[in-house]
Amino acid sequence: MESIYGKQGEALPEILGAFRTRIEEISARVKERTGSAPYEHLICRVKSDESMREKCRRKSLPETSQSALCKVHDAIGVRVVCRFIDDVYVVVRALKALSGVTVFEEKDYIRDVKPNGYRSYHMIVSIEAPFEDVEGRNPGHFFVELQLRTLAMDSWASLEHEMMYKHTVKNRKLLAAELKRCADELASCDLSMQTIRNLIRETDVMGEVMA
Ligand code: 0O2
Repeated sequence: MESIYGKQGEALPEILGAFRTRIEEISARVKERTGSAPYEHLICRVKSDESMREKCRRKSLPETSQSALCKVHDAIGVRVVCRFIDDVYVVVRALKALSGVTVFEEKDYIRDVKPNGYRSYHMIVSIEAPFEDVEGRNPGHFFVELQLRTLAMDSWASLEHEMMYKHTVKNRKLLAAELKRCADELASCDLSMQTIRNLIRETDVMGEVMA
């Protein structure tokens, strides 16, 4: 069976690789300025043909490259896992400032927490790349879904994804309440960790001033 991504299928990993490099450059610049990298790790993937076809069917879209690359926006996905909440926003600002990157959609589930406790900063961006896109433009425009979250948010989301997200479970109400409690406890730890780091940084600055 032909790839749902059609002619663009081969370009997607290259576009992702080049974008990853640009994110790594952001990290290097922030590290040079502040002494620490703004994220712990990156996860980058091109959605498999099978998952994209399943998503198109779920959204009642025809299984075409037009659907996969224009109507669905996560053919290319990047997850940025940060240590501290502030770092999520540092990376968001730096990503928005990149040339050839336009924000198409933005959802701050850290500020507007989902009712189940899910926290993450989501952005769909359109990036310009030296490949023909499905509309025939070259340089083309390709969507990338970005999810930015802390280590704590990420561990909760991956466990919740495995156990609950789009799954049928018994005692759903009770389990959902327990998971929500865990999410809120982890969010409280994130805030404490951020406060501790701010205190350490302030102490360091004071030390430099007094020295
Ligand atoms: P999967 O199986 O991870 O690929 P859409 O436009 O259909 O992508 P939506 O709901 O408008 O989806 O966008 P949103 O809310 O930005 O969610 C996009 C992705 O965020 C989801 O992809 C999940 O990976 C993740 N996500 C959103 N809500 C939750 C949640 O409550 N729990 C967990 N664990 N992850 C979540 P998909 O394609 O829906 O699913």
